[in-house]
Amino acid sequence: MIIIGELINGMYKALAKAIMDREIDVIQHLAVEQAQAGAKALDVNVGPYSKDPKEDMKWLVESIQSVTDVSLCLDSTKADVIEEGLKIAKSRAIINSTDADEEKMNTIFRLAKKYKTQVIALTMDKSGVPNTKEKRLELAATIVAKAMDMGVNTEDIYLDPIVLPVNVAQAQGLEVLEAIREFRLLSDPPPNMVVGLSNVSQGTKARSLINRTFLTMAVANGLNAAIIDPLDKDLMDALIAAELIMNKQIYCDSFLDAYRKK
Ligand code: THG
Repeated sequence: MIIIGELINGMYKALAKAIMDREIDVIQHLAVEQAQAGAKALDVNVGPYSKDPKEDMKWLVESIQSVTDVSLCLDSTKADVIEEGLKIAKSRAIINSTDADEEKMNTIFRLAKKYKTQVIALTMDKSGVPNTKEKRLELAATIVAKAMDMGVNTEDIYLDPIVLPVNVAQAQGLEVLEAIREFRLLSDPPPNMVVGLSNVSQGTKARSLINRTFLTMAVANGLNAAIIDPLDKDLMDALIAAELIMNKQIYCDSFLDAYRKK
């Protein structure tokens, strides 16, 4: 499982403040902790309150890279904000994200080629997030075809079916799980698939329980990457156990420790 740490995101009130007030210790501490907990990449999102997203992105990337060499997953709806991070990224980055809109894919896939990055592609378009697995699959096929057309390696694409909160979009959980199952058939080897896990529990009680239950179900359906809170120990234990059951890790009595040492 490719773990992408979700915690450096201005969506969190405390983080929005840390970005605004340039509290570098807060950012660097979160970067180091997430990397130590097993994150292979860190999501970096300046959040909705940023007054200067390009400048904030630049500061975040510099601050993180001076304490860890983990990859960065540059998260913004704006290509120019992402490019600000790409210009200074030291290791291979992930662009988060494009959607299935033709113009957006042109812009983002060009950036991906210019900076030799990987790309998360959301299975949505101008009309929003689809309600069904069928529409998600159709958009996923459009994305894969466009990537091939533009010479972006499909192994460098992560399809994201878009997880919605279970309290307001309860029927969507199953659609997402079935979409993941079917995305697998789009290419051989199967495409990478990622979710923003914590979306599922936004606004609910028992968030950690809902997160880890959904994650294990998604792993059973073939998910191989996830934007998660790697500091949630119960979540990480559930993930490791799920990969064990899926025969992706070899069993030994100390499998939790063995995985963490890797
Ligand atoms: N797909 C992709 N990227 C994504 C998402 C996705 N990036 C952002 C998001 N979704 C994943 N990251 C988060 C980070 C935080 C929360 C949810 C998803 C979260 N935040 C608290 C909340 O909203 O309740 C903040 C509360 C606070 O202020 O502290 O839940 O789906 N490709």
